Amino acid sequence: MKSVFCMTLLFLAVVRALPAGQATIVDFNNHGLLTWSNPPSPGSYYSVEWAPQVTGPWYRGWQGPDRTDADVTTLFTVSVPMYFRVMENQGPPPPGMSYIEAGVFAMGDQWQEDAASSGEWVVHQARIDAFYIDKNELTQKLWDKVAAWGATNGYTDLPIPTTQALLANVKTNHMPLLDIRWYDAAKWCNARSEMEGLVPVYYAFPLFFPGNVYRTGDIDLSVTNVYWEASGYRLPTEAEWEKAARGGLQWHHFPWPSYGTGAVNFIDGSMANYLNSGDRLESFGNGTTPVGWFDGFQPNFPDGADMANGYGLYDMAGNMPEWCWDWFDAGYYTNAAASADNPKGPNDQNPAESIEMRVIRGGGDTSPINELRCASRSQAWFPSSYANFRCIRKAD
Ligand SMILES: [Ca+2]
Ligand SMILES: [Ca+2]
Repeated sequence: MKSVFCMTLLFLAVVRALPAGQATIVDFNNHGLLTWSNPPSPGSYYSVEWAPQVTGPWYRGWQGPDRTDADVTTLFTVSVPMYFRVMENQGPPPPGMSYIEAGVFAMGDQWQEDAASSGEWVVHQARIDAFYIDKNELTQKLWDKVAAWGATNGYTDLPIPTTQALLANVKTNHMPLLDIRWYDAAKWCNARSEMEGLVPVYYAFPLFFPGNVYRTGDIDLSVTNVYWEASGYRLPTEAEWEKAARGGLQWHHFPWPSYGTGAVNFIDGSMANYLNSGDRLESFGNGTTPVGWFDGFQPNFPDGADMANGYGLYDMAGNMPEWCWDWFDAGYYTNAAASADNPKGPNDQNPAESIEMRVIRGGGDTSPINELRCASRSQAWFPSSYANFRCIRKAD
């Protein structure tokens, strides 16, 4: 193993055209710990990525297809990463968000856990630009803060949900938002952007002028209503959401190590809140838990590490289902657009669908195990369905 690492270090590349010889690898041990001297940008963030071939695709995390297989003759084939590189990220992410690097990931479910009609079986490569994403589901506290700002700044119909009555000592700051419609989620993203001085993403008309910012009413936005290059907050696309949920793991069922036949064999009540998951609040019945809290043993609540995925994200499986941007189309993965850069879903509702559906991901506190899988696709009639969501922002 050690010789493999020594060889692959020859392929080290540091982006941003660093002066030759400036950064020096001192050690890269067989636990994956990289040590170097003369970092090119002290204080910046770096990630080690690996690829099975020098042309990529590049992955983060160490539990992808680098595994040991035994065939019927009991011969073992060991496949290991063959190439490594170090990528410099863009400074620290905004508060409360994680940085998701640009790159390709395998979208869909190779295990065929759900019915073929779900569309998940069409495993395809999706290439996504870098982005930031909220570590947690949206809390009611943050919703209320932005909605209150919006009420006096042109966002006149953002609802103020009923306060949840559960465990008064923890609910105030950390209970997830319940019951938000897709339209209100999109408008709220704009309000959060404007409140922070960022450029809004969603527009009532496909002309990105301040007077067209989507602030009120129910408007069936299509991809042309979205200023994708804006600096502000928006809903993740379905592809962005799935990449973030996987946390750098390839072909695992859940956001934690879970590679193998049968998702049910890998479900873990200490990692997610789902139906009868065993979290401590189930003594009150099945329900949501504070974000990132799952069973009450979060060591550094609300920002610990025990249930975070490889990107530092919480509750990508369970607790509250989460809206995505995309119109739902079960056949979308078969389109060439799904394997092009930054897939955004259908431009409008699928003509084959008789009603308006948007994508919901991740399952929730009352969901069966199947819906908690990273690849699981759900849909909801968005004019009157409710879910939570988390925001993303573009990153260069
Ligand atoms: Ca539960
Ligand atoms: Ca969730």
